[in-house]
Amino acid sequence: MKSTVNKRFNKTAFQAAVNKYLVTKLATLPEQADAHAWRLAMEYALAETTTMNLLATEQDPKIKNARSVNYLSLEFLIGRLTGNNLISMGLYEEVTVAMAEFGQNLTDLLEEERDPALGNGGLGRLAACFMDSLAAEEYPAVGYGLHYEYGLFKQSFNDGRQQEAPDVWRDETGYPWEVIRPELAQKVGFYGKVEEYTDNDGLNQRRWLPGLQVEGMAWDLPIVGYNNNSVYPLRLWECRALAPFSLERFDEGNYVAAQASHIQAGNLTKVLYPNDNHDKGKELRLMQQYFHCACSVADILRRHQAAGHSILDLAKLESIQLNDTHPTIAIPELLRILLDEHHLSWDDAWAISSKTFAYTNHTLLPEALETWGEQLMTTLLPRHMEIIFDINLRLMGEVAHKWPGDIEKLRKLSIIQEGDERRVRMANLCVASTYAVNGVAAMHTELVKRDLFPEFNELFPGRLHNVTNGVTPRRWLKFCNPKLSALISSKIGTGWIKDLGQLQKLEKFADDSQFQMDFMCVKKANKQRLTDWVAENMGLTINPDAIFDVQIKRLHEYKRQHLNLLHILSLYHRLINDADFKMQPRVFIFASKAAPGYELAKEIIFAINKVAEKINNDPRIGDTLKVVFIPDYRVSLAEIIIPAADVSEQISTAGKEASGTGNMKMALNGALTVGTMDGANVEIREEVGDDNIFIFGLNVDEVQALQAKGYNPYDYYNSDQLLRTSLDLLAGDEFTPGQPGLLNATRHSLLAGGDPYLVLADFADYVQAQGRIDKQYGDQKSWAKMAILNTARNGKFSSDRSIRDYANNIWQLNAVSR
Ligand code: BZD
Repeated sequence: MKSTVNKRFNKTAFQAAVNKYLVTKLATLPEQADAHAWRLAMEYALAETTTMNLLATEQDPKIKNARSVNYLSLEFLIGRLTGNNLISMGLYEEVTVAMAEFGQNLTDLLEEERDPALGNGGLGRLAACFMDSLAAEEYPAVGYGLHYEYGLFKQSFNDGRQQEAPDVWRDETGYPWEVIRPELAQKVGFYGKVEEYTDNDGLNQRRWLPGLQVEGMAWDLPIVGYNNNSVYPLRLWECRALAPFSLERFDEGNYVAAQASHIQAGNLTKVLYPNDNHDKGKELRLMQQYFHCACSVADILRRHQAAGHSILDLAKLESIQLNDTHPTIAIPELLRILLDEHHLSWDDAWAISSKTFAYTNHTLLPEALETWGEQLMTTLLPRHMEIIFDINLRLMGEVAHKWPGDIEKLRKLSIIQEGDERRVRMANLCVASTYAVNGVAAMHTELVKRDLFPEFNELFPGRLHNVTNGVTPRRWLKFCNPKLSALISSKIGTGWIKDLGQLQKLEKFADDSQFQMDFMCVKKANKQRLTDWVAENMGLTINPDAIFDVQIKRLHEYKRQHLNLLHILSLYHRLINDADFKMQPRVFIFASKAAPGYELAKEIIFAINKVAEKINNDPRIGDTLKVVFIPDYRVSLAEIIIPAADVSEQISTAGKEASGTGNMKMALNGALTVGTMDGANVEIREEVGDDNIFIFGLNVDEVQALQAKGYNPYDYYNSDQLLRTSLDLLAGDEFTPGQPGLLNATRHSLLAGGDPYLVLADFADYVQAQGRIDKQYGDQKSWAKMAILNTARNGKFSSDRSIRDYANNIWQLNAVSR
């Protein structure tokens, strides 16, 4: 192994640096400092190293001359950095000792850090795992995102209802890991007009004269490669108003619009939009998107040219990956620069841009597919709208050539959706303008090809790929589950941390009684840790010997938390009314945020909380059944819950969850999945084998067939007594004494509301699968074996593998070790 930061660690120098920051940055003294100050001082001291390595990596000629990937994402849900960075730097033990000598407990200090919650859910967290893996695998990369002042809202419950509060992730004194890069600042325009002019060669040219300009300030967060010397930047752009406000190029019409938006402009990166899998089409969101793209594309070109490369070689050296359609405007932005500033011909500009961009699709849900009104686009980005029309003209030419006279094909593939108001379809723009499009799990990619873009797949054969998602084994096993990590390493060494496939070597211990006991002992300790956390933070007592049944993810009808709730209601009903009914004690654990504007999702949270309140305090139930809804779901909470999970709920309607990544994290940590044939569950089943997973419900073809023939939830309601009884429990005042009907919204959505996600259709099979789980848990030996096999057989789902797939099949990248 080559030299790493670890070997250069000098405890005395490190402690001196901590002392220095305590005094100079935090204006306190060791005798007076609280945990907060100690933590910040420690982070500043550590960041000296990461910032130096960031610059060294950036300056390395090997990096400057290598092909690299630029990962553009509106979200990076990175979670706390300190613990993870210590692991990647190989300094965890050394710093534990160094801080202990100050009388400070490292674990407690780490608990002090707030999560930077710069993302909503799976998509943002995936981007964070990918950055970790890019650095671990040393594929030259820059992540580009936004420096939101407020991340995803903080959630609390008031009488069971979700309350939202702003999330302040940076301390008043700043965030120690990030570094501001004023020399990288960019200017970004909005509004204004397009002008035609004749250049010195007598050629007609077009140029955009923006009506408003703002500044993009760069902040770099270090992405530390595991056990190597590479540190890549996660570059986050903060929007600042340019003062004084330039009015030179305003015409009358734009003046008012630009004034109004000037007020907003300074606020462009104030807050992350809290919607996942839903497109709300707000002007400020489009401004955020363009701001992100303009800063990032300009920075990519700056780097490229500063390294001495010709603009004509851009596609040879840079790949730009679009994380969903949110950064799509980067495409017309690059074209605009190539056409209007470098004066390339359309063909030359297109040859570059169409070989530079690649696009990842994360959803098939129609309500999540982004479109922007032509009018808004024309007002805000007039030149980009022209370029989009130009792209579409050529696309329509190709479609007409392939399918002569087929108007329907033109209508379907057009980037411009006709209607009362014409709209730009961002997904179509992406597919038409990139060299590679990928889905995020095998089944999802098949559905992208079959249902979402079948014609594009014919028109551009070979453009659609699959790259199955993954999660970083550093955060999601080594860091969050130190006990299991130690047990694994004691058996198979530490190679798995960088090569997760090596977990397979655990298979031979699956039948070993001692190993089974050790494995379950670790699980128990992790359950005890969560039990203590719940007691301390929620004042609730749960039994660590019960089955910990976990559903943690955004609240969405398609994810069907209400199916889980119906099962809980059925158990409650049977425990009370059927003397013969016996079950293993179970704790149902939820953690989930609902988009603030998603009323039904918030009603489902309310219903779960109310049901929990009643069940948890019902003396007839005792310890047998508990329901815990942990507030403010976030990465650091997932790190406590996931290692403690026995059962992982992955119960989306088949065809709706593109991949899921929580499913991978829990299986890796030895939880057994109860799930539908959806997203990556399909591949998890392939890996662990049918005997080690609990699959239930309609498959995607059955879902589509049922919907085609006309789905009626009452067919199920009327014929299944357990279902009817469970659902009707929500109708009265059982859980809201004296206030009947308070939980009606959820019930209504499943009956008169038409049950769009087929909860009732899957209920009976779900209850059966849960029965099998209950029975299986009674046999601890065989449960232990299944749990071990889940850990042993989930090596495929490392984001290192995902990143290698991208590097080999999409980006054509080589690793550069330093
Ligand atoms: O992306 C999620 C999918 O729902 C998951 O199935 C998948 O595993 C992950 C990673 O590929 N999508 C999102 O999380 N989407 C969003 O968060 C989002 C955010 C803003 C706008 C639209 C969608």
